[in-house]
Amino acid sequence: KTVAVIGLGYIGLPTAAILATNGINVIGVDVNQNTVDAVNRGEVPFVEPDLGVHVAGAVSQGNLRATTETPAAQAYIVAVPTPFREDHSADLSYIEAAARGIAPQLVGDELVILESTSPPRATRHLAEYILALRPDLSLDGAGGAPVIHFAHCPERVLPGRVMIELVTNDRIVGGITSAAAELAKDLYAVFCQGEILVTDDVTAEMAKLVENSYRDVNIAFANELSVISDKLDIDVWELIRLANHHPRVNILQPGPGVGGHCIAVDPWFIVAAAPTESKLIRTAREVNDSKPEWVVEQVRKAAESFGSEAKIATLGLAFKANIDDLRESPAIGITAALADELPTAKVLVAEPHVEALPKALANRRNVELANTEDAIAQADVVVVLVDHDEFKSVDSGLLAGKAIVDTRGIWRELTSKGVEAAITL
Ligand code: SAJ
Repeated sequence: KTVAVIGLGYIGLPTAAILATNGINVIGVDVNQNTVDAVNRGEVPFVEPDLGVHVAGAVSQGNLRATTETPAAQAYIVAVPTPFREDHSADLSYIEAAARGIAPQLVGDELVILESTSPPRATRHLAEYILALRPDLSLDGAGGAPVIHFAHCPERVLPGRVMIELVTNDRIVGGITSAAAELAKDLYAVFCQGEILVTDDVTAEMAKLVENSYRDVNIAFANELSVISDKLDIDVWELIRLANHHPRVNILQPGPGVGGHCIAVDPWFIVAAAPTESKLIRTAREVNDSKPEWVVEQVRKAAESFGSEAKIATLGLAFKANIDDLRESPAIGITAALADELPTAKVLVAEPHVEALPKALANRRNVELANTEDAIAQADVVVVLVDHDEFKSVDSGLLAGKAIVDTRGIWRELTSKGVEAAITL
């Protein structure tokens, strides 16, 4: 049995590797030749703990290889991006491109699984798209046409813990038909030790979107509290710590905004599907999206007393701690806005997980990548944007005489009131 995994990114490659190390013959497909070459060398083109050993092992066992052409297979797992457009609707063009690769290979009885996070009914769209290209095939065997099984199995792994969560998380599989759901369940049972929960495709699509919206709404609550706390001149982290002692209260942590490809995106798919009804979900998105602007304003105020040539260190570009993933990271927007709004200031960026500035920053004359200690040592204002371990352990002596804007609360102990308002140490 061969499984083709289409899209060798943050989700597709771990899924391909874990299937392969569990004895399945896996062919990974990607449009990017560099990715294909890296995988065939047993290498991983991005940082994810433990993924490297799985890929190297699977490739050397001969169970995993990569190619740019979609092969014939008994099951296809589509794990391509589903970005959103300016109007917040989902761009399904990558799914359609994957479908065009799969369609000519089908003979009947194959299982096609959509794993990409998708708006409601995207799995049906994929099925209809493939069946329009292949009218000789069917969903249900009508008229004796060979059947293709379609299912949605959203991934719910946390970047940084992917190889653990792929195995241990419960998994939702939603079939357009119950036969498709059962086939998908059997495939995931190869490596998934969690419960495999069977439902229909649209409920599975919504379950994934709802999980991330739940988190977005709760982070928005924390972010709103941080802005309120600043106005009331209290420490938001202390406030949350105390409130969380209540047995039924569990407030999340405020930050510079919400990043990553999922939580900042998925709620919009719900809003687009039910715009009038999605009031809270939309507001949460707006609260989280406006947080970076608020942080920029805090930094601007902090920099004022150091004059127009102030030096600002921004610590972190990743969208969260201890990873190299910069997708939709609020830290990038904040750093860019600081560079633009304070054109005579110098912005020193410390991001231990990257070797070069991303494109969005590289063309700015007053932005420079520096190591953590140098950035802090030179800076008048130090802005914590990501709670990387490296930043948590900086020598507090380095911070003397500097204004601090700590959006993650990692230096609470160092400051009397370790909040987002600028504090001069
Ligand atoms: N964040 C906060 N405060 C918090 C928690 C997170 O500001 O208390 C921020 C983070 O800094 C980051 C963003 O939210 O910018 C998202 O981080 P995250 O760790 O909450 O989530 P992701 O995007 O890494 O992964 C999420 C997970 N979903 C849920 O926890 C419901 C993961 O399980 C999903 O698989 C993933 O989205 C996905 O691919 O959808």
